[in-house]
Amino acid sequence: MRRGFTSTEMPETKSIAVLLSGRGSNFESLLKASRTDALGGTVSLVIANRPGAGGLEIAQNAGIATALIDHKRYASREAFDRDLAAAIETASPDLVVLAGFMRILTPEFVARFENRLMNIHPSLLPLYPGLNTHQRALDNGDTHAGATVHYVNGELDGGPPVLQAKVPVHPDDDAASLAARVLRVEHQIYPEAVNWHLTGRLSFEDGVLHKDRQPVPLAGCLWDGDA
Ligand code: NHR
Ligand code: GAR
Repeated sequence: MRRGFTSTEMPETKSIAVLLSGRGSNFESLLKASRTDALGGTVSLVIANRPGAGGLEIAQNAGIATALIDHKRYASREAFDRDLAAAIETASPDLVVLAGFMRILTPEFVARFENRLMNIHPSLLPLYPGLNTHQRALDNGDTHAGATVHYVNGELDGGPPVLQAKVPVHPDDDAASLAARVLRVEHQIYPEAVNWHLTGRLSFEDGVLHKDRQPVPLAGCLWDGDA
């Protein structure tokens, strides 16, 4: 019990559950932010759908609860998502965060976590939903690329954007060099957007996303480096 508070007055620690499929560098950026209080909460659970996902080892080394729910062991997306949802509920998180999670979720799953499910997508949404975003931006000769944090709704990568960061495309970029530049800003904007959610700064009013009671622009707030 923290001093100075009765049990009913205790400021409650908010928590997030992270779903990932791979390396886990975005999860790691959230974990680092939680240690400096920049996240507004803690990571209480990490779930991977792929055995060997690097993010699982990062979580285990940090003493965070983990689960592996291998989608290949399920006959349907619905059955996989039911077990995934049940595992998440054991932690009662305030927010579920997709961090390089590579499985499309069923409408039932999305509805269950409505308004408390976020994703980071490596493009300037609404440009390039889906996969292979960096190569598509290069093929189109785009001068800028970036990343978008958005709430997940029924539409793939189509939920309301919260925060977006832009980076330049360099003439000699390939998909890997561009991905690396975008990833650096991902690590800055995801903790910020999660903080906004956990500290109650985001709200839906008549279905429109607001931050600090002001409507959020259609592409999300533009990250200016020290949001
Ligand atoms: N689920 C829903 N319902 N809505 C979204 O907006 C989602 C989602 C699940 C994941 C992340 C997304 C991204 O940021 C995300 C957003 C995977 C695919 C995909 O095609 C598409 C978008 C995203 C993630 N996955 C293949 C599938 O059949 C599998 C690909 C693989 O395993 O490598 O699920 O880009
Ligand atoms: C990140 O660039 C993330 O935006 C992207 O995968 C990478 C995961 O890296 N997500 C998607 O493409 C979702 N389909 P990480 O595992 O190191 O966080």
